[in-house]
Amino acid sequence: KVSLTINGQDVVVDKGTTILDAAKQVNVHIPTLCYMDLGELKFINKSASCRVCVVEVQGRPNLVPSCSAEVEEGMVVRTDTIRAIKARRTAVELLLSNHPNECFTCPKNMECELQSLAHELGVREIKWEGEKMNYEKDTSSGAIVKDPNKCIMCRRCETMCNDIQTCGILSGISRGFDSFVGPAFNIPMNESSCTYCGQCVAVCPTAALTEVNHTPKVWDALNNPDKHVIVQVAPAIRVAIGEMFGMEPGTIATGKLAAALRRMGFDAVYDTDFAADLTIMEEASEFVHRIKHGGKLPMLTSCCPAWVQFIEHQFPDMLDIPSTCKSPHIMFGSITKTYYAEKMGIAPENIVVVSVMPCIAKKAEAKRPELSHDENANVDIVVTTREIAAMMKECGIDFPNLEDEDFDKIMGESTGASVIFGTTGGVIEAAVRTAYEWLTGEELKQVEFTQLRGLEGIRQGTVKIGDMDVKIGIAHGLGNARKLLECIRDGHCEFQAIEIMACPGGCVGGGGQPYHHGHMEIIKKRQEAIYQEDRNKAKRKSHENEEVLRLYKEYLGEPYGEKAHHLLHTHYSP
Ligand code: HC1
Ligand code: SF4
Repeated sequence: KVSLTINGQDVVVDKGTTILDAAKQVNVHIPTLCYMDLGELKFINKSASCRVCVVEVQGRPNLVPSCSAEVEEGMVVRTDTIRAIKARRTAVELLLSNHPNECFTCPKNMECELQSLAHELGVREIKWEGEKMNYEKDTSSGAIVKDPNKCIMCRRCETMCNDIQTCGILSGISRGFDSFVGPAFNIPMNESSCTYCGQCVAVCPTAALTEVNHTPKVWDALNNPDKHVIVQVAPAIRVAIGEMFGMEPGTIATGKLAAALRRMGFDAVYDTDFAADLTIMEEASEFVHRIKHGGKLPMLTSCCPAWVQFIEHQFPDMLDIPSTCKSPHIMFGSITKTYYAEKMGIAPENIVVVSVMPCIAKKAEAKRPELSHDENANVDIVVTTREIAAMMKECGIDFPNLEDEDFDKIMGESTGASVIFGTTGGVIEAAVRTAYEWLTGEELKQVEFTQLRGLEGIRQGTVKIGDMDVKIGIAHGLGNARKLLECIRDGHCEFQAIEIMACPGGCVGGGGQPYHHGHMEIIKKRQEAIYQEDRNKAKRKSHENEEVLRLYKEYLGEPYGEKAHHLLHTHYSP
C-alpha cells in the first residue's frame, strides 16, 4: 500500500495505482481527454499525449500527467492550483487553435468531449490562431466518415483498432500540426482492410471518426407518397435508445420504440427479432445438417458483418466454417420484398426497407451486391441508434413519455431467443435452444445456458444434446476472435459451434449505439436488460414463433429447403 495526500486529503491505495485513480477514491475529479479505461476489457489508453490531466506534485519542477504517473509514498498532490488549472486550460486552448471549431454543424455537437472540456475548463477565448488543416473528408466506405481536420491525436481509435480489434488499420500520419490518425499511406478507408466495426468511432472524442449520415435518405423515403416505407429495429436498440433521451442505461424501451417509429410515419413498424427467430430456424437446420451429414465443423454464426469482413480479409482459408445464413436484418429485407410484398400487393421496387441497427458495419453490409435480388437491395437504408434518435428529436417526439405499443403483425412476433442475439453469446444460446429440441425430440426445460454468458473475451462451454457433447466457443471483440480462430486453425481447439461478434459485448456495444465514452459498465447494463427482456417473453425458443412458422407454411416450405436457400442464404469471398 502507498499513502499520499491529494488536495489535502489522505488516501491509501495499492502500489501501482495512478494518481488519476487515487484521486477518484477521494472524489476528486481530474479532467481527461486521451485517456481511456475500458474496464472489463482490460485496456487502458494512457499515452498522456493531451496533457489535460496534469497535476502538481510537491517537489517536482514539472507538472505530471495523472493518468500515467503512479503514486509514491508520501506524495503530496494538488490538482487545484492555479498553475495546474491554467496548464489544463492551455492544453485545450492549443487543441482548439487549429481545430475547425464548427461546433454548430458538427455531427458531434453536444456529444464532443473536446467541446465539453472547453466548457468544463472555462475556456472563453482561443488565444492563438493556429494553422488549420485542410484535408478532404473520406467517405469512401459508405459507413465511416474520416475527417482528419478534427483529429486531435489522442490515439484512442488506434488503441481500439490495433490492440483490441487487432485490425491494424489506424496509425499516426504526417507530423506536427498536420498529423492525424488514418490508414497507412492515407489510402481511402474502402481500400484498407477495415471491417467497419465502428469501434474507433465509438471511442473518438471528436468528430474525426463518425458514421455516414443516412438520415436524409430516410426523410426522403418517408416524404415520398409512392414509397411504402418499412422499418425494423435490431435486438440491441431497445435496451440502449433510452439513453439518447436521458433514460438510465439498461432501460428496456421496446414499446416506446415501436410507438415512436409509428409517429415518425413509417408505414409498417417491425422487429428484426422476428428475423432473428427465422435465422435460428435456418442456422439450427444447417447445424443439424452439418452434424448428420459430416459437414464442416465448427459452424460459425454469420450475423455480424464486421466479423464477416474480418474473416474474409484475415482468414480466407477458413471461409467454409461460417454459416451461409444471411444476417437477420438482411433476411428480413429479403422476406419483405417477396412474401410481404405479395401478401400486401405492393411492388417490391416501391418498398423501402430501413434497418435501425446498433452497428456501422451494417451500412456497408447492405451494399454488398450478393445481398440483393434483381438489383433491388434486400435492405435499402441503415441508420444507427444515434441517427434514429436524432430523427425522433427532430420530430418532437417525447420518447420517455410515450405509451407502449406493439410491432405490426405478420412479421412482428418474436421470442426471447431472438432478443438475446443482441449480446455476446446470445446467438449461439438461441441456436442451442432449437437444435436441442430438434436433435433429441425432447422438450428443453431449462432454456438459460448460463455457462455461455458473461463478458469474458473468450468463453467455452459444453452442452449435452442427447448423447452428444457439443463444444461451443464464443468470442467478442475481433482480437479475441483472432485468438479463437488461430487456435482452431492450429488444431489446438476443437469446437462444433462458435459465435463471434466484432464489438465488445456484442451488438449492445455496437459502434452505432449511444456513445458510452469508454464506460464498459453501460454495456453491462444493456446486456442485463437483454436477458431481462428474454425472461419477460412468454415464448423463448425461435421454433415456437407462430408468424415464422406461418411464413414457412405459406411461402418458404421447409427450413433449409430450396426457396429458403435462395432467399435467406449467401456466400463469402476472400
Ligand atoms: Fe445485431 Fe443481429 S443481433 S447482428 O448483433 O444478428 O447490428 O442488435 O440486428 O442482423 O437480429 C446488430 C443487434 C442485429 C442482425 C439480429
Ligand atoms: Fe479499425 Fe474497426 Fe475502425 Fe475499421 S472500423 S478502422 S477495423 S476500429
